[in-house]
Amino acid sequence: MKFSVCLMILISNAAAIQDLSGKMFNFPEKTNSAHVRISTSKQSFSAVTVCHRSFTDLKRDHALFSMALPSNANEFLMFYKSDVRELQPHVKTDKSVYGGLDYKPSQWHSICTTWESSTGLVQLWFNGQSLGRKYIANTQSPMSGRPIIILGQEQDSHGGGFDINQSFLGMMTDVHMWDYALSPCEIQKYVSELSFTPGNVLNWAALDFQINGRVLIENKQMYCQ
Ligand SMILES: *[C@@H]1O[C@H](CO)[C@@H](O)[C@H](O)[C@H]1NC(C)=O
Ligand SMILES: [Ca+2]
Repeated sequence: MKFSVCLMILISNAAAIQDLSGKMFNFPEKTNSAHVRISTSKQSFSAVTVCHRSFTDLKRDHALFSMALPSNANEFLMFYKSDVRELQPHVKTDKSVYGGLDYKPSQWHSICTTWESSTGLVQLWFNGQSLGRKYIANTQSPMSGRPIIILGQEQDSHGGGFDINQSFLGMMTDVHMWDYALSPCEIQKYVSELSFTPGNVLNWAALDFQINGRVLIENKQMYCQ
């Protein structure tokens, strides 16, 4: 039974809108191919918030969220750079860096990133902690073009160019994206897993996605009561 369910997920590959509440993606294998591609019809953003929860024991570089446009593979990217131990939000052609974080392996981390073209400021929220609002050069204009959003791999081209040494291994859940900067209050509600306004670009409870390769949909692991 369990085997046939897994097999179905592996060979189905068909895109479908699913409610993933209570579920997570498990990326169990180091490859340069396994990934989840998430679709949105939106093609223009003057602001963005992306939130996700992830769990990994990787100590090397890895991508947590990769959104490419035809014009730029790193248009909106959350990347962990291991040599400097920084979470690095990339926006358009530049990035900001957040170091000194308690990004412990084998623990769940809630990460939210906001960016607004009106100011060119990016802000990271790490496990609910509000971090500095930082300027990223050349980001004071909207993003436009057909986005390709990928979990599990880092895009060096629009929908491809994956590097096995930047792949994500572990678990990922509650991925949401909004086309505005979420208020601190809404971010706190997301982090605390309270009722919050779901993403209007990507909504984990109605996610349009396609699995490629060995990525499993599993129940979130809860404590036994
Ligand atoms: C990935 O990293 C390993 C170990 O550091 C290295 O041997 C290999 O060449 C790298 N692969 C690519 C595609 O960069
Ligand atoms: Ca890369």
